[in-house]
Amino acid sequence: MHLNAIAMAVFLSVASSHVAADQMMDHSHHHAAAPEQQPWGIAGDAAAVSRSIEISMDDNMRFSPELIEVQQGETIRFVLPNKGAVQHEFVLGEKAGLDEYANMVLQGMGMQHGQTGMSHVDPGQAGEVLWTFNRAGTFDFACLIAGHYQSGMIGKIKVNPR
Ligand SMILES: [Cu+2]
Repeated sequence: MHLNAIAMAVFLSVASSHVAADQMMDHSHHHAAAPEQQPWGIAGDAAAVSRSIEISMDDNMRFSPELIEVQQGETIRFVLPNKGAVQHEFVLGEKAGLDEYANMVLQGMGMQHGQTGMSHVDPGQAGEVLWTFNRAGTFDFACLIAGHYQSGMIGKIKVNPR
């Protein structure tokens, strides 16, 4: 009985140190920014790009084109020239989430830059986003700079099922 209890205690301490090690490894994976599946797809790999789509942005608060269609499974290289005189951005997402972000930006809370599926572009420059549309549906892209989203700087992506 006594021996079993010691064995159990040793087993538990070994087991818990394993858990700690796994959590640490998992943690470091997160820092390496492993692509995260989103309802609208996942960050794309340059080697998997099937075609490029150019979407320009301008100071009329419009994307051109405003509607694009892709096939489920395609990896798209979005080329994003900013033809305006102010900064614009391209953020992939879904209406509800973009609404929420746009409100946070208006309230001065900003949003996380450097996340996947978005590009913040200076005037005269061109941004780039690589994205794999592995889920069918209709999704959105938007410029979330304060006032731009509210002026209608929004577009749609239709992902046709395979
Ligand atoms: Cu904009």
